[in-house]
Amino acid sequence: MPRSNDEVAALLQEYSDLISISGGDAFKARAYEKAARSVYGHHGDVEKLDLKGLGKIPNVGKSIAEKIVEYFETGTIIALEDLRTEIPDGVRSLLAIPTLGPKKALVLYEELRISSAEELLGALHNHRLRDLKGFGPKTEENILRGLELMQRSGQRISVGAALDLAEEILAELRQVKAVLRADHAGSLRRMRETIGDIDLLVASEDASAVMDAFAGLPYVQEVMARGETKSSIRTTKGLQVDLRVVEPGVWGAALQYFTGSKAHNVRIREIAVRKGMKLSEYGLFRAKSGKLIVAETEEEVYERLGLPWIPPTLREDRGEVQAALAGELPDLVQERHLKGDLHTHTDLTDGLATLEEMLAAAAARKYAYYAVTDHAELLYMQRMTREKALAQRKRLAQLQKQHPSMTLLHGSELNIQADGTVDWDEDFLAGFDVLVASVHSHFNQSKDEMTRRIIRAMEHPYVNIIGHPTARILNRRPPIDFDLDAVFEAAARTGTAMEINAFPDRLDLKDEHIMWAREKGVRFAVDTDSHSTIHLGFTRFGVGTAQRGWLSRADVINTWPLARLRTFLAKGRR
Ligand code: DGT
Ligand code: CA
Ligand code: CA
Ligand code: ZN
Repeated sequence: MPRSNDEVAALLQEYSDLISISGGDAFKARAYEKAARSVYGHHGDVEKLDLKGLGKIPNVGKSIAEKIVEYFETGTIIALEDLRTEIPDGVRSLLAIPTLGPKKALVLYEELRISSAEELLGALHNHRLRDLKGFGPKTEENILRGLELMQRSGQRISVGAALDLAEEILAELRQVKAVLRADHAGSLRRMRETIGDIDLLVASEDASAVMDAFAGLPYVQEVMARGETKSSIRTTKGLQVDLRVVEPGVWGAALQYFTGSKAHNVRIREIAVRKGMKLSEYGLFRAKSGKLIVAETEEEVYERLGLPWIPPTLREDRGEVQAALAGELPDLVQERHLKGDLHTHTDLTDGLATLEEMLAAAAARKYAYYAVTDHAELLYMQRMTREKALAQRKRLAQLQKQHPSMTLLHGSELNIQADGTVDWDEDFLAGFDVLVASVHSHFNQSKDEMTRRIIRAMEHPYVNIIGHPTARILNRRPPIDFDLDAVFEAAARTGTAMEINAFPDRLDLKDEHIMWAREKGVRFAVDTDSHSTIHLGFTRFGVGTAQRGWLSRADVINTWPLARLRTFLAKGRR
């Protein structure tokens, strides 16, 4: 994703928030929010577009396009600067609390002069929010959860943002003559859902030249430490990047060491010690003589320890070393195994691309099948109707001729209501090939209610996949609460797949839950929930998460051939 799109999207979103806070036109705020999402999802670099080109991006009108041009020409947007000075920093900092919207933030500031998370916490404890208009006990509970969420997530960023940045930096480093080899390690290579800092590894005979290039990157805000073989920078977005430079001959040992996790490395070193060896980032050595045994590749290091190579996504000390010793490592699902995507949107609801554009992008991925699952009508703001769904189905049938090697499936993303029922009657649902059902409302039900609600949806004969099962949004919305055992058992029993939503700020189900569900015999669908063509590439995060949950190809329904998938989707249909 181009970095400038990211920047512009953040500015437009901020502008939208500030309009809401200052009590401005709600319609205008909404327009900027929509524009922010469109720019974020746009496939080309917005910096390269002129007014006319920008105007072609959905939801970007003339005045928004002008502001984008203004930003690239002058480095700033005057209207945004004005609002920034008008609205106190404190109120803006309140917006960082995931469960607090701009309207309530303004009330807190105006009525109680609260302008920081700390002050808000104090006011909550003293029950000072109770008397404010529109602040019930439920609001208090939500704000408290938001504050907790904010503290817990700390400074960790999503794996999606981290990988984008790491790949840009690696591309620049690979241009440097002294760089023989460059790759990312750490939690990013293990595909953890959030990343504390980015760890990069470079092989070179000239470390100081590499360090110069690293410190001179355009993203550098501050060089935090600079040594002969190790440097750390802080980027303009506040993220730390660590770089180590090693001799090409010890690449494998260094990559193994810096990939971690620490807990995995401790296990591996125990094995080395028992065999009379010593393992470090410089290689595997004989303990007594100090003689180097191997260091060049990871495979050799593991092999000399009597182990097969262990995929990075498993290296969390969750039993992978024991499994490797026993020759029982899972044959992990890979991105190339995916035969299709079963949860995607178009601009018929909240997607940014047309049906035609989405299909062309899917076909480019050489999928054998592809499902379009726009939102169903109970999500009112999407303005879906039966007529629109039927018209889309007809259009899909026509477009099938243009995609002879990819079977087009017509689906929908249904809404699981508070009582567990879903949109539409069975007769109408029978016309779809695949149905995803998701929780989009009433997130705060009790655990019992939520458990019953989801199980009821799974017992529906037409519901095939539970979309983003815990509904969490990383650093923004906490997961909903339900009895995991009961829900996973029901999923296995009813033949309903659990989604692994690949959107990097969802990654839902998460790794530990996947392991748990798999034990219960649950099947999974790795879906992107794409709202634009570029989101289709999020499969790598979905597959990374599936691997962290120890899944093999057989566990994932969208790796199956179409005939087998169809049998699964037939479920309880009459
Ligand atoms: P993060 O950055 O919090 O998302 O997690 P990691 O796993 O990337 O941790 P980080 O950046 O502190 O270190 C990167 C890797 O370097 C880590 O996974 C294993 C290795 N490492 C760092 N310090 C130590 C250590 O003291 N002992 C061992 N065995 N390995 C270490
Ligand atoms: Ca790290
Ligand atoms: Ca690090
Ligand atoms: Zn969706």
